[in-house]
Amino acid sequence: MSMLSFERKYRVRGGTLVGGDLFDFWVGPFYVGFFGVLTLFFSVIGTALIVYGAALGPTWNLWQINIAPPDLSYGLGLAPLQEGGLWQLITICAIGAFVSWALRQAEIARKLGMGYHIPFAFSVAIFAFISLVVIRPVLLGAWGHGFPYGILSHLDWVSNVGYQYLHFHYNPAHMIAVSFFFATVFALSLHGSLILSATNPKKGERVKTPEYEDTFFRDTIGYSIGTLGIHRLGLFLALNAGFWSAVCIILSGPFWTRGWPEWWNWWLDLPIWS
Ligand code: UQ2
Repeated sequence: MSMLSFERKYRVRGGTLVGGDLFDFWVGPFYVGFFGVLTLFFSVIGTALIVYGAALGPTWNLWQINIAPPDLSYGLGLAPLQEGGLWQLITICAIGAFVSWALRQAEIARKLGMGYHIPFAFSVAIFAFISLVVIRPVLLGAWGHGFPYGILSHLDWVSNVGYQYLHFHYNPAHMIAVSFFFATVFALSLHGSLILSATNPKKGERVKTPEYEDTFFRDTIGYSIGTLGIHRLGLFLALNAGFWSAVCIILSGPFWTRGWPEWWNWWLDLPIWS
């Protein structure tokens, strides 16, 4: 089933940001739009370049395939295809596809008269990616500071960059980001389990209303954030997790070059100890 009967009612004209009516149509269940075409364009080219890079060798082992950024000596210039140029083109395609996808979300939100919360949230994830492959490399003066595209190779990169700052867990922005990730998981586990428990009553009993959900948490901890509130909280926690991740890696190098444990010397250096 590609379209539920009531969906036709929501397939409204307009709301496009670019191109007017030109791409304002659906293919099966999917809205196309100018940015749908752009997303498809960048995705196909980017994927083809990744496969081409893999075909250049030395391995087809899915875990070991690696498309590396240019050597640091290329600075912020273009590199030959096999020397990191592929990585540069793939990065352009990735960002092109991600941004087009966000703008397609915005067009669909406009059609439906909704807020821009979804494209905004996705933009925070895009920002985290762009911090790693554009903002930090540009601030450090070389595309070679971007991370390599490969399953094991990107893990190696994270480990190496972490050790370059001795102990990355002492990075205060990293601490904040990790805390937000944990809080996001905690909030979603509370919410998911609450919804499933309320909607799966004993045989013969009715599905429980939100008042029961409020009462469960009031009886447990004396507070309920509410059915709209939990989603606002979840969005807040998740966006902050992505945002502080971006901050913690941009700080590392452009704004702090020593080990992160040393950053905490400001505490030992407070005049109150003398
Ligand atoms: C809640 C509520 C929901 C929920 C959840 C809560 C009826 C369906 C999970 C409880 C959440 C609280 C108390 C906030 C916890 C705070 C953090 C930082 C994790 O009250 O309203 O709606 O799903």
